[in-house]
Amino acid sequence: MAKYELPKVPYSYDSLEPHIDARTMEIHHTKHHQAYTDGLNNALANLSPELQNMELSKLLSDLNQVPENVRGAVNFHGGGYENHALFWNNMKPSGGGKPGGSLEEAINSVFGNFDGFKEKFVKDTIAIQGSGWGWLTYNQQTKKVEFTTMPNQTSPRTKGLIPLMGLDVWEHAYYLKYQNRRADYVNAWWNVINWDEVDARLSKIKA
Ligand code: MN3
Repeated sequence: MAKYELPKVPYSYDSLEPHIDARTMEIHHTKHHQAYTDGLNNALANLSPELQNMELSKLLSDLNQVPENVRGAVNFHGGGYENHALFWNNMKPSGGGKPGGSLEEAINSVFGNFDGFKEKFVKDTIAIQGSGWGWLTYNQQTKKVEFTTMPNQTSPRTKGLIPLMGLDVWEHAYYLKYQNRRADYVNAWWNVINWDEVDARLSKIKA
């Protein structure tokens, strides 16, 4: 029996227009995210019951516990499964603006101010070579938020970082509307960020 099912997108596919188009959302969710979901279930079928029953976040945090012949598949499909579930919830119709509360303080303490954070995030995410994600994460060692980029679907958890907010810059995330113009997509995305959700994730970790 398949353990994981395709998570729902909590708004309609057309409701992030014009920043992200409905067709891209539909294909991204029903085809790409579905493929990671199926791939994760297939990979889990090769694992021991103990690993099958482990929370995905724990599995991704220590991939050395996964047998070598399945590790790559768990990294790719498990990461893809969780990254996209986060991604849909990191966005909302009529989002954008700036974060408030403890998230704003956490960002300011590391990046100086919101504009400094945004500049770093935008520049380094645009510059990712090939497919990958830009991430705002939380580092439990330093107790600070951290920006990082990750290749392909590899989770920030593999580096000991807890994902708070991610931006998918695989071409499948933007090519229908933006073609080669990744920078336009990355800049437009700030209009649909769900800061309340990101703030809630940080609060939950710190609690
Ligand atoms: Mn994607």
